[in-house]
Amino acid sequence: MKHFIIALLLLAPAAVDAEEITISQKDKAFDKTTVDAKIGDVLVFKNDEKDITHNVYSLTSGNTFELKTQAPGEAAKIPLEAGSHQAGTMEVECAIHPNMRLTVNIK
Ligand SMILES: [Cu+2]
Repeated sequence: MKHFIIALLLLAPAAVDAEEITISQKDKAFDKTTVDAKIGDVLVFKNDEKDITHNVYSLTSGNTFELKTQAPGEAAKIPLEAGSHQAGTMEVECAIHPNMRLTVNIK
């Protein structure tokens, strides 16, 4: 029992600190231009359009990802995990709408 409680105390801070950050896509734009995040957080990209498809991705070295085709109403999660992501700036774009730009500052 004692070890179990110690284990919980060790695990708790990381679980409490991790945040889900939702970014909405509406009217061919992200709902924010800049997001502050940290390793451990999860980015949630939500297509809130009525009838527009998006394809959100990042080519930033060390922070690449691609959601592929995302239909209206769909949401996709990008966990900012050490190994697939790193501290720094991640430039996010849409392959279908070049004017869509988002900068994620990862601590
Ligand atoms: Cu788009």
